[in-house]
Amino acid sequence: MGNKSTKKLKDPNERKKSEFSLHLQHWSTGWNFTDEHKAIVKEEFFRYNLQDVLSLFFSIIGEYDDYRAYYRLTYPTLCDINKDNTLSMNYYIPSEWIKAKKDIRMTIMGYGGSGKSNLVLRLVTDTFMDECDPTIEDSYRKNLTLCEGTSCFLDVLDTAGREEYPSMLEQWVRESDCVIIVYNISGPYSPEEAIEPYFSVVRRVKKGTVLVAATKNDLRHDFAKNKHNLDKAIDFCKQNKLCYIETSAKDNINVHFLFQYAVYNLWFDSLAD
Ligand SMILES: Nc1nc2c(ncn2[C@@H]2O[C@H](COP(=O)(O)OP(=O)(O)O)[C@@H](O)[C@H]2O)c(=O)[nH]1
Ligand SMILES: [Mg+2]
Repeated sequence: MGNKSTKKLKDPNERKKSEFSLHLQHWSTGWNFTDEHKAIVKEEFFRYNLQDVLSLFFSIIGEYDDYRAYYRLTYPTLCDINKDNTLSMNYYIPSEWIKAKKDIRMTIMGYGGSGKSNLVLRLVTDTFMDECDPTIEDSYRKNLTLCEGTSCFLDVLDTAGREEYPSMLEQWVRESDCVIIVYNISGPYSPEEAIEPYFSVVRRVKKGTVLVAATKNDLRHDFAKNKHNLDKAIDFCKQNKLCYIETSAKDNINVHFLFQYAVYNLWFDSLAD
């Protein structure tokens, strides 16, 4: 989605949730169509037929389901997103809302090994660790830039998996403004096993903001094998009107975007239905 800086914005306080629909975007970060590519394609046009040129074109840009493609399910008009994945200055959250919020409490939940700690590490210290000690409960504070000139404070709680400390889940949910459920797209669990149980705890405890973050997008080598689970994860999020954002803490894909968009969702959930 481009930067629609010329668009006239409505007063954010008058907006309603029903004005926004979830929108699935797929992206590929793996290729760039350069001037050299253009020159080759042009040359081929003189020598071969259209079909040959098209196959050449697709071999340059890569397959549609290139392993580095990733998905996100967002409310596209909630805020504008620039081509480089930063949030645009066309920005709907009223500054009074952010000031009133003070610290936004976000809890990261999901199975042990799904990549929760690395997601938080990437956000807070911009690092990645191959080996992390199993987490019980770690709290981090982060001043998050939402877009140029606007920031908010996050209190991020990194937690243990449900299989390790099931009794803690409800308390973590109760103490947070927003829950991010982490799902490792490289397996071994299905969305029914790894997303739904967390979501049902969250919904039982309160009507808070929830997002699904798919992790380890850099391991999406065998797209065909994963597609079944990814489709299910996206269907689940659509049904429950949850944003779904694929990330890689290792390659630093979409990590800041995830947390920025979580703040957007929190604000969005404060609007009338
Ligand atoms: N390839 C890849 N591995 C990751 C990524 N995030 C985490 N991991 C690995 O997955 C394992 C578990 O990560 P960790 O963050 O400790 O998961 P947690 O138990 O959910 O906190 C570690 O070996 C990490 O190095 C990622 O984005 N890409
Ligand atoms: Mg951990």
